[in-house]
Amino acid sequence: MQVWVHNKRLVHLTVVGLLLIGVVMAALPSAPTVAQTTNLALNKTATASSSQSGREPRYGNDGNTSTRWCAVNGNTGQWWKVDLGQNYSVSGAEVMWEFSGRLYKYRIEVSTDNTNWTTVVDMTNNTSNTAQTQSHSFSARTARYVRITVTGLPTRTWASFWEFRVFGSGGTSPTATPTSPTATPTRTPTPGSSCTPSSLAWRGADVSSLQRALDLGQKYYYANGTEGHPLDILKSVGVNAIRLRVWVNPASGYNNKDKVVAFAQQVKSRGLRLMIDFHYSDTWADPGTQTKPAAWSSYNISQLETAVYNYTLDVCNALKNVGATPDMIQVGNEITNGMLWPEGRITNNNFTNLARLLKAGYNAVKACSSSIQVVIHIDKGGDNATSRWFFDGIRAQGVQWDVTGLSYYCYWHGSTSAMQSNVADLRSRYGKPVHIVETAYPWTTQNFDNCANVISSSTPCSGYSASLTGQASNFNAVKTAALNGGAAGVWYWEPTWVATPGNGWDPYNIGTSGSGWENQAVFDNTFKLNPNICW
Ligand SMILES: [Ca+2]
Repeated sequence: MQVWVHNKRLVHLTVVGLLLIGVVMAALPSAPTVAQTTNLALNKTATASSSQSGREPRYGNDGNTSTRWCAVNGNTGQWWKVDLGQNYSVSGAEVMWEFSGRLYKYRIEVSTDNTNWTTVVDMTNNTSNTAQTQSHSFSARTARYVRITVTGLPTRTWASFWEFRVFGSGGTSPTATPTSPTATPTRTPTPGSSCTPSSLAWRGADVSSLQRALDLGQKYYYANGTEGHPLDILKSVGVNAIRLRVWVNPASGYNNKDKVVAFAQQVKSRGLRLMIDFHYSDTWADPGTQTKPAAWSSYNISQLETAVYNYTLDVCNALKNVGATPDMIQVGNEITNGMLWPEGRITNNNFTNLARLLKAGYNAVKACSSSIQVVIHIDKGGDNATSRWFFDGIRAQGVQWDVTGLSYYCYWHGSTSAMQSNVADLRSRYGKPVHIVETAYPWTTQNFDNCANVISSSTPCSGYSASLTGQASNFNAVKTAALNGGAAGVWYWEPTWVATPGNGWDPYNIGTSGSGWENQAVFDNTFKLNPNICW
């Protein structure tokens, strides 16, 4: 046994890069076992010169050969680009075009800074290769960004592929690193947990309170007790997207622009997608409260319109400038009754002022980056009549949006079957992807700090006890109903918000207000992951 361990150590020292890749691959349920076939592009952040609805850039590297990226027209010069999240030694690329038997002409380039590009594959004079899948090897290049530009297309064929893959080695493991010198490639990266993630394209987690927890020294553990970074632990059970709320000037000094920009970089460096949730307040905004930021308190509707535009653009640009451009932005949080009250409140079915604010937010997001999807979010996950009333109301005012977002907590918003039919109806009615952008369920009735928990019943929803298995079962039921309704994503709200002293819910008293949510985190009171939870 000692010899075996010793040999493993030698292997580790001599091919450390391959070992790291092995660990990364072991983190993926269906990952290949040969290092050379590690697809570095898989599920990393992708952007493109243009894309059709439902054929967004992310579908070009989601590992699914039945979903594809497609440009909006047949023009040449369309490009698709992937950010690998960090530098790798890149030595190969492969594209699986939409069609076989057609002559695509293209160029593949790499870059370390997203500005200066080096051509590594030149097929711009292609006259013979009409294979559907075209693989290329080239001299290894250090690269973080890989871009393919389509320079020639057959008639009536648009730039479109099922999958783009990048091969290479090196980099720091974005998923898990060995925690001891004896760690081996066969170590399970999801200790104590077996999870095959759902087929949802967006498997999200809102971890807005996490940054302060980590600053306070909070530790998190895999289900078997191995310590890990909570983002890595969440990734190991299927999370591929992170949502962060932003407040304008919270007294706590957390969840503001600077803090969000800093944490967003950690998110992006792990290859996770990013959603920013604008509350347009200094504190919580929800259907019962939409308080203007103090700095905007005297503004009239025209001034608020300008403020929403400028503030949204400012935060978005700050993220873009550090390489953490969001994939999605929520303009307003649970705005079922409007936002920025009283000016932006919906009264007597009058959506006029709210529409002005939403259009300002939409325009700011698109001015920041046209590839960012704008989410409009209400609660009412299981209430189709109110959902229709709201989205019909803003649509009648000419408001544009890209993703319809709903909160769905079973103890507040009706049955999962009501949610499923609502998702299906909204999807077909407005022709846009639908996401459940918030859901959660308790794993215990216990309280671990001085703040009473928001939900304390032993059976908050019929059929699901407040237990580790009940939490996982309820989450599975929500995901299944959402999928059956045609949803593109489900996001768990605050799965890392354990009872860390000093990380309270109230931004005016973050030090001692406590958490009302620790029994709905997916980590228990010893900060171990629920072994049953899976995205
Ligand atoms: Ca509590």
